[in-house]
Amino acid sequence: MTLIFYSANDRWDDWADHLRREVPEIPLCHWNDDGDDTAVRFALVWNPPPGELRRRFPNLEYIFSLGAGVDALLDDPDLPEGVPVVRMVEEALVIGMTEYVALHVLRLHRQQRELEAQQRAGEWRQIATPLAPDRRVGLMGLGVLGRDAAQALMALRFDVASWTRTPRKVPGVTGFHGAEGFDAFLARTDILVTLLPLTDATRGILSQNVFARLPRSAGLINAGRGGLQVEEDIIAALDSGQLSEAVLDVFSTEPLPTENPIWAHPKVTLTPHNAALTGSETGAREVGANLRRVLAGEQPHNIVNPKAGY
Ligand code: NDP
Ligand code: OXD
Repeated sequence: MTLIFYSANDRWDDWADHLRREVPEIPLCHWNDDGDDTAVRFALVWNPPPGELRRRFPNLEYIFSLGAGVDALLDDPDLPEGVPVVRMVEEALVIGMTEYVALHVLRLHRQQRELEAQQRAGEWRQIATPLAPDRRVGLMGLGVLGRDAAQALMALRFDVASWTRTPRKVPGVTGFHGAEGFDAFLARTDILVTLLPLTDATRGILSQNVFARLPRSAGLINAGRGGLQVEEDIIAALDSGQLSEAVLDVFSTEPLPTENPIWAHPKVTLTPHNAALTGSETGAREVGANLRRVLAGEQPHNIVNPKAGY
């Protein structure tokens, strides 16, 4: 009964230390170590080489994702059939994402980019911005991350709405859902924050068609996935003034190629997919709790619904 670990981003030694503390009874192995692949029952991975989980580990029981988003895993046509995928839900991701959303909503709200340009130009000019209760923030996605971000935005007194796949009720948040709620949600959104998973239903959703339904000069923050956005449409909407600014943490191709015009666009704030990073200690705590559930004959929490894709 072994757990195998694979990630090009996360530190194996950190994870191994924390996991050993959490589940000393489960032997750990790095993907590149020599070992008995037939003993592997659990995989803890981020972007493993496609096809390899199925090819190497015939007795795999659960695939634990090191990230909250599982689109890359589910995109693997050779993912082992019938092996449940468990997504990452843990405190560091939640806290990090809420910090990111609050930071950038406030920057857009207070027109900080313009003030910084004025500083560079040596220009002293007050910009009067509305107060938070008069700024309508729309969250696409009100899941684990969206709900926490919504609480922080409400504490700052923003007027917060959400758009989800199924009806969701969070006190203080005006909820919209599905195709029938989309127009009304967009029409009342000054700052659009995307915390959606990438699925067949959400791919390319941040397009001209959506930007045109936002109030003119709306701001956009996408910390969900790059595949949600049509980059040419974002550039066109920024250039036409339909969008005032875009804050983009995620891209279809990562790292974003140096020749991509988004790098140098004057109305774009670009961050390198670091809105929220899984913590090894907090993450291992959650994975450990899930592994203990499995060892006790229970189901782990946060199993992905393969039909919905998240
Ligand atoms: P959850 O699964 O908890 O929440 C997903 C939310 O999206 C739910 O509210 C869900 O609706 C909604 N949703 C899904 N599909 C649709 C659809 N077709 N139409 C409308 N709403 C939809 O995910 P998390 O909050 O944990 O994470 C969200 C995403 O954030 C991840 O999938 C990942 O891509 C991204 N992420 C990015 C990071 C970064 O650093 N940039 C870090 C971590 C995550 P419903 O409530 O009805 O189910
Ligand atoms: C995640 C991510 O999904 O890092 O956790 O994007």
